[in-house]
Amino acid sequence: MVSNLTTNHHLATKMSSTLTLYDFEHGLPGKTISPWVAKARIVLNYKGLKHRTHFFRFLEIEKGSIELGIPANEFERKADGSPKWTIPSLQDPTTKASLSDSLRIIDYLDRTYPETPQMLTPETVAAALAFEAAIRDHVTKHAFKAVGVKAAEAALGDGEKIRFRTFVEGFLGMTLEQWKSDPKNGEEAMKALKEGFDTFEGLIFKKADLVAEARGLKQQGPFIGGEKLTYVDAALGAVFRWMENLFGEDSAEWKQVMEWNNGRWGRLYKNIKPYTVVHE
Ligand SMILES: N[C@@H](CCC(=O)N[C@@H](CS)C(=O)NCC(=O)O)C(=O)O
Repeated sequence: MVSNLTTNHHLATKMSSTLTLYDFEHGLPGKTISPWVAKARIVLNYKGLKHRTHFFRFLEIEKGSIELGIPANEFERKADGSPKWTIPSLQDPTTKASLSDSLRIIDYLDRTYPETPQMLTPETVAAALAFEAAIRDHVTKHAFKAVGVKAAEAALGDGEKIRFRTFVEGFLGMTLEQWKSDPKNGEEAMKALKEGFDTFEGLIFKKADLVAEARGLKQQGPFIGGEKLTYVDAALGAVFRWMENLFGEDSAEWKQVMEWNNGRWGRLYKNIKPYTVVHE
């Protein structure tokens, strides 16, 4: 909770040298929309590692990264098979490390700063990635449709607007104008998102509740795995942050999401949200 921020030792600044987290700038208020960057940022904040965010323009991620000596993402390729530069990336002046990919970054922070709260272990990484895949299949996939038009329209600059439009129209299966002309499209996207959340809750959270109850634990929180925030909280919290930004904090859609599944997402996100703060 926000009121705990000042007393939460995880937020105390532990390191003297400032890490740089690379993001890209979007036209929505708050500038940042990438859930991948948000995941790394939640982890940096929870670990209490001093950092600042540097924003590239979307179309300059590759150029800017190469200039700074940041390597391509080893897990990603462009459609033609050539190397791809992505955000988030990170530079650490203490170790001189430059790296990209949110999983790599989080693993690097765990290993390099072992005195900070640990997000992953070799034993938990496979389960964490399976959880992340479930978010994508049951939540993000549907949310993309519900927020796509806004993401495309709020992109910065003409070149970026074209790039986002092409991407969004690809998964909407129609032009932005066609999508907007029929309110049923938005309504159906919200219905699919709600059903996706129901499936996601049934597959994972309801079963986790049963295990907790069998051990006499009524409440697992404040985080998914209990007292400590781990990779899964950062992954899901980042997707919530992304949706909140795109729907709009005060929108009816976002308020609905926070109330779905008996307020489960609202309660969880309230505990993760303080760690989404952007340090520029
Ligand atoms: N697997 C990567 C995914 C990161 C990613 O897809 N980033 C996007 C922005 S949200 C990107 O940098 N795209 C650059 C491009 O498409 O040229 C991670 O976890 O960091």
